[in-house]
Amino acid sequence: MRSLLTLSFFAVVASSQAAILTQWNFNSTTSDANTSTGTTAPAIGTGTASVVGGLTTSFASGDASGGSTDPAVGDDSAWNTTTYAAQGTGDKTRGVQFLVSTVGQQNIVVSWDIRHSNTASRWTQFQYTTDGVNFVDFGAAIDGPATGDSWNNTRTVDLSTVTAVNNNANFGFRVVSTFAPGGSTYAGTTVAGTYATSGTMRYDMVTVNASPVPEPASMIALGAGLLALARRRRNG
Ligand SMILES: [Ca+2]
Ligand SMILES: [Ca+2]
Repeated sequence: MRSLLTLSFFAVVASSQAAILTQWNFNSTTSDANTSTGTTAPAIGTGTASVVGGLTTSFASGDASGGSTDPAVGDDSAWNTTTYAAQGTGDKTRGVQFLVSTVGQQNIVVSWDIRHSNTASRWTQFQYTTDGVNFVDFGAAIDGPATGDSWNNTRTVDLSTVTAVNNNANFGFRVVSTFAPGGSTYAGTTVAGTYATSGTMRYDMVTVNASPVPEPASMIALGAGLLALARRRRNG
């Protein structure tokens, strides 16, 4: 009886382990030793990556300037975005968007690596959607790096308290450029950097971590194990 209880207990624990649900590394599916070629298809899992607000994109090195967390060597691309809004306009209207179904999943945690150029917006805002259409802010505006053209790695947003994003086919998130807090203009990334629409934000290792919603079968097994233990104690 103890072994049954132990087994069923570990079945539940194992099913709650967080793992990568979807991840983009933007590297070519088949390495071609060229960082200016890559893909927006996920390297792990399924999902779609797109831009909002008419940004233009290209692939550029994920290794240069300190590098992202991507362990790839020789063909490490990142997703480069530019053509941001004119100064004083379009707050939170331009950025990157990722849609990932979380059906059967919970404890959603999103992370990404980002490299701002000197003239990119210093501030970004994380947003999520539960219907694939309407996005809402989550958390305060995120401050950019103190140094332009350097990687800020593993920025993390924990959505485990937002139950509406669990088990949801229409989950998605955006990172958009936003005005400096309390103001109506974009700040440049560095103190000396003057904001420009040609500033770039480069993304790598965009990752959605999640853990499976415990399956009823394992909960039933746990219940059976506990019942057996209770009987054993009562009989003992
Ligand atoms: Ca490539
Ligand atoms: Ca990469």
